[in-house]
Amino acid sequence: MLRRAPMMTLTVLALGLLLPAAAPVRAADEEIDRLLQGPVGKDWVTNGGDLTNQRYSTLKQIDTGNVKQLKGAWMTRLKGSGFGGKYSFEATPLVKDGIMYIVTGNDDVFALNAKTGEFLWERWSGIDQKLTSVCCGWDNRGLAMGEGMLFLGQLDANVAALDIKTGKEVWKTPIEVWQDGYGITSAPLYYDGIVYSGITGGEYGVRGRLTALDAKTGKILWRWYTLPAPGDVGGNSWPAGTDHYLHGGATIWNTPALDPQLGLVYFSVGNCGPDYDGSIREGDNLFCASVVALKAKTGEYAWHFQEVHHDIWDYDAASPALLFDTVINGQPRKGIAQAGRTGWVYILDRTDGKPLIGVEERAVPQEPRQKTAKTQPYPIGDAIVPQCAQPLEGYERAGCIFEVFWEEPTLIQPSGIGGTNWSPMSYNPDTGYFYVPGTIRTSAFARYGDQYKKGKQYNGGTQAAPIGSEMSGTWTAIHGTTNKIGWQKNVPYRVGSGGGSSTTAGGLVFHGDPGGTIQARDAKTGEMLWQFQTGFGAEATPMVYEADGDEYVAIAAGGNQGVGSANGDAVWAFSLKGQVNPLYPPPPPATVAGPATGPIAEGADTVKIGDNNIEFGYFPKRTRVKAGTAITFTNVGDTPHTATAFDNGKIGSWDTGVLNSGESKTITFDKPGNYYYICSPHPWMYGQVIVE
Ligand SMILES: [Cu+2]
Repeated sequence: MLRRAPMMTLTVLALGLLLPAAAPVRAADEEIDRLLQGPVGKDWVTNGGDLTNQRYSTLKQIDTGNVKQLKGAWMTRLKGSGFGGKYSFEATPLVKDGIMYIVTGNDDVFALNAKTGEFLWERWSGIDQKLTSVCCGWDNRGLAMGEGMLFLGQLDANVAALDIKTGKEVWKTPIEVWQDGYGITSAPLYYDGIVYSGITGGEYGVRGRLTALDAKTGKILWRWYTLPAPGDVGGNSWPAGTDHYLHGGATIWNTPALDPQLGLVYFSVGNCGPDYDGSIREGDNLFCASVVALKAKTGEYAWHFQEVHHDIWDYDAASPALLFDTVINGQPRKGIAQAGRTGWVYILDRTDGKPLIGVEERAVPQEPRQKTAKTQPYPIGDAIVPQCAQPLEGYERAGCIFEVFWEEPTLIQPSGIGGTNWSPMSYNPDTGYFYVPGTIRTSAFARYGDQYKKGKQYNGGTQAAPIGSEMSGTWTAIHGTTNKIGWQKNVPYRVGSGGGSSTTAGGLVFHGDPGGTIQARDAKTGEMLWQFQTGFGAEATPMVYEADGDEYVAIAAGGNQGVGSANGDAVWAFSLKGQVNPLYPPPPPATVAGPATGPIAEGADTVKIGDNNIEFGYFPKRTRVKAGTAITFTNVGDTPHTATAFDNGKIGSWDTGVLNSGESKTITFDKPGNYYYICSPHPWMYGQVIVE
């Protein structure tokens, strides 16, 4: 025994000498890597502020005492880029050394002087305007930077690198082709020579993945599929002998977070496909609706936590995962949190994915035809929105979260778009709160089954808010050590879909509003201290930066498709020295579902879909005709749409089926009555035919 010890030491030493690769390698961009490790100060160099996605700025020139004096420092219109009915504008600007970089819903990138808003350069994407693989509005959530380049994902499923000084393209790498249903809406993450990108297409039967690219060349280093093949980790959570792993969705909507000490990259994963039909995919269906950690260099699986087993409600994990450090029961802990569409914040240990505060597996309602999971995870703590639907006339069935449904429409709350959908939450280490945007909305869910067809919608059912049902939102402070509500404010519009929050050492929370204002709240109490009308739907996440010693708050204002807030192409920056006054309020988004407001076209027997540069709308929205009239529905937009019967309690009793751009279908209305309809893949589009 005693003799062996020196031998082992010698062996270890010898091995050490044989491994020169263990010597530290110089980072490709030391300055950006240092800024990415936070905390955020003068510059904001990645979508989530730094690698944690906390969206917390240490700047405190603007504070709870003087925030009322904030006015516009400048406002710049981005030359009509992304301004139109098919777009959302959700991007967070980046700022470095007094220059702001912003991307619009058309994937066009602009560099602006961060002090004045003047244009420095612009790069128009030239992407195909006839893309049919965009489920939910043309959108780009932001940029990443490093090694003298800006990085962006495009709706046509390419990742591109631009020269940060000129906007000229350095490289472009196709991750997939959009014709197969793929796209990219998330902001990439850059760190230590690698660009990480998610992919969308969860509504088109794609295979989700995280892709790592070499920042210098654009070469794909590795891919990690969110749908495991048979034999892979999680592969047995799908029915044996099937090919769901090739088109079961599980896409990535938002920017990953990264812990350099643990060497792990973290991201949230969206819904399974087909969304509402669980009958053909028995099992838990990993890694749908999960938070996943991989080794950041190699893409090797580290751990996962599934928020919803065998999801049939479109309960994606869509909001970005957020890293934070805390103390629980006297122990310092490394946390990760994600705000789900379920209305809960999931708080986990980021070293192993185990719950930090507690999550209970509880028995839930069963529907054997849907192959529902026996139990679902219930986090200990408070939900940020109500989790039960109110009964409504015309509906026999209404229930709480995880209620089951088959072909008869069933009211369930939260709807599949939240809770918290894409909007990022923020975390303030001074208060210990997450600031979580929430959507209050009920959906009528129904399953109708679907066959997979390459590049086509693959939903297996639908969900739409019942005509006349109320929709609103919440802003909630959730405490990171208890998962309990610190404060909560009800707001008139749904805020979980587009804009999120940012927070500062000045004791403030900044967020936009679909009604057009940017608002500042007291981080401790939630009291609204300031608001300013931007003139457009303010549904992007604000950010904070410093230029020439002055602190600025900036937000993109251009509306959101899912909520119906006013389109635009504006970027605003605010400072204490600002002189620019607010604009007039834009038309407010709906707070009641349905086509109930607006004029009725008398005798109109043609309905155009996607006309007047409003991609997600019917024209006229309401028509009154005599019994026996044949009405022709024509898709004049870019995206495939339907007109599908949505009489409360019934879905699909008549249906145009999918109409591609330019296609028509005529439906004859014989019997007097009131015929509501929706677009099945875009169930926030409503129309009405009144037959006399
Ligand atoms: Cu549609």
